[in-house]
Amino acid sequence: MKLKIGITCYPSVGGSGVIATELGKLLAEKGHEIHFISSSMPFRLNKVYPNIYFHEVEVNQYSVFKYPPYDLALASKMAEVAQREKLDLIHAHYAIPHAVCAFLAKQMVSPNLKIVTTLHGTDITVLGEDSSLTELIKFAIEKSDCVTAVSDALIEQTNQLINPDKDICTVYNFIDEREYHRKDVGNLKQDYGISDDEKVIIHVSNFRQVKRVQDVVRTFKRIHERIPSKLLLVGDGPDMRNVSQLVKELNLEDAVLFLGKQDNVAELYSISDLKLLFSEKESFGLVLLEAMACGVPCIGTRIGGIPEVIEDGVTGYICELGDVETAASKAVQLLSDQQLHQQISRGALQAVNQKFHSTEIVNQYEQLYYNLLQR
Ligand code: GMT
Repeated sequence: MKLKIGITCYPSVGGSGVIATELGKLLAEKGHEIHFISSSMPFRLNKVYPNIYFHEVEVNQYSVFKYPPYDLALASKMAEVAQREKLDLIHAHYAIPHAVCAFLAKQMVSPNLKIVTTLHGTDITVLGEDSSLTELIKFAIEKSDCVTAVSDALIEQTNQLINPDKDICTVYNFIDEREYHRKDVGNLKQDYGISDDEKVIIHVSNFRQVKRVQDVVRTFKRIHERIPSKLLLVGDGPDMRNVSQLVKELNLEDAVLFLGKQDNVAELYSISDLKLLFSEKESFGLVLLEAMACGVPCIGTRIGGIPEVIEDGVTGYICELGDVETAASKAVQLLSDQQLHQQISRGALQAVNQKFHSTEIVNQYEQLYYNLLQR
């Protein structure tokens, strides 16, 4: 049975928007009809798909309102699309505001419209601690027909912080294997001024403070003292000023390349030997999976869902938060032992192709939709 599915996400660059869009694309490839309902075109929706539709939520600025009522406009758009297109379900990525809006739309349309909500982390770890929103997040979860989270750790955290009366199941994130694989990138490494004998270490994030990019720089300093290497910093965000200041203080200006926001990160992973992600909050860490799919071993912190993505000693290494000494010595060991590097790189690829394979994950979502509609 082909389904008609509404998907709502934050369309801007960010893991949750990437997952929502890639899921929509793969479901459409399986013949389902997908309706994206959001404030702008999801950024990964970069070509025409005959059974994917985009419905833009427009918010008018009326002088009587201090704030434009985006959430109400979204709920109203969801109801309009659900009714006209006869949607079977809405898949909301984020409990608030998206699942709340979907609940409102359901009240307007029909109790038969099902709501699937996926928790991505930021909605729980940040907002769950804001007591003014806790009850609303709980409500959004409990009123959804089915709730998934991107890691077991996020479920545990949700239960601790919010304690909803709802079973939540884990559906891991995935990547599009057709995009993320090691590519032949010609002279890209030399074009960046990196010599053949230098190792390339990479960090990709939105440079929010929770990503602890300064720990990446401190770790790199220790690696660089022992191994000829360069650090690629990819992305931009509020912590960038502090990070560049630290790079200066540590005299690393010639060894660190600030590449800003980049679209084709698979090409950058293809010249990389190691990826570092030292976040203090991370429900999954999609960027780890992207690197692993390109055969790049990762070192991450024992935080949130990271240890579910990196199996310590098998597909990468896990370190304690802030322990840059241990992180650096694991990195040096990995970068100076070719056999070990190959072994971990193979382990990472295997995990991407089994535990996190897109076919498997998309099937899990599809099965979950069917179960819901048969109830
Ligand atoms: O990490 C961010 O700053 C972006 C955020 C988002 O909402 O897009 O990412 C969250 O969702 C991703 C997709 O499920 C996860 O891979 C990230 O780990 C998660 N971020 C946090 O938990 C901080």
